[in-house]
Amino acid sequence: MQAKQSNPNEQRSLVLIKPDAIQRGLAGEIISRLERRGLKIVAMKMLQMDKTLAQRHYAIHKDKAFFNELVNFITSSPIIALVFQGKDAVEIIRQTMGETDPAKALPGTIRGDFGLDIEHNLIHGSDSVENASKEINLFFSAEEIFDYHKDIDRWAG
Ligand code: D4T
Repeated sequence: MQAKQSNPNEQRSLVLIKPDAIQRGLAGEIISRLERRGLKIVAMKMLQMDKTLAQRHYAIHKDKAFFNELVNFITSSPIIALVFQGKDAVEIIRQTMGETDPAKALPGTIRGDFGLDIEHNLIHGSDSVENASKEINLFFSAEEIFDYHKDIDRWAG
């Protein structure tokens, strides 16, 4: 369930730090880049995705040739799931991630700087506000999402 958000452009998005990022010690770097874009962490946990959760999360891709490999990969090691909140959070996160295929992602983006191939592309971010809401509900209960203010938000007006 989405908690109250004051600004109409205030959005929440689900981010997954994928197994390759955990294996390569890039979790902190990735989270830091999103924090430095002014987005607020409102939920975070480490978990091992099981096949059922992976199949639900990636249900839209169930008929694709890469589906089984994708499920095997995302369940291959623990991940970190986060909810980021902020103005236009969905779009800002997608821009910061870069294109799905790291070969096409611009330098300066997370995938452009660190991604190895289209499967091992380090990070998931919701692609719309509607999907964000569904994905957040898959990973977090309402009690696990925090509603708080940062002083810097007050300074920024
Ligand atoms: P996610 O969903 O992980 O944020 O990635 P994108 O939104 O950028 O990309 P996507 O939904 O099209 O793909 C989901 C996931 O599948 C992997 N993938 C994708 C893959 O292994 N092979 C492929 O050919 C494609 C297109 C990468 C991300």
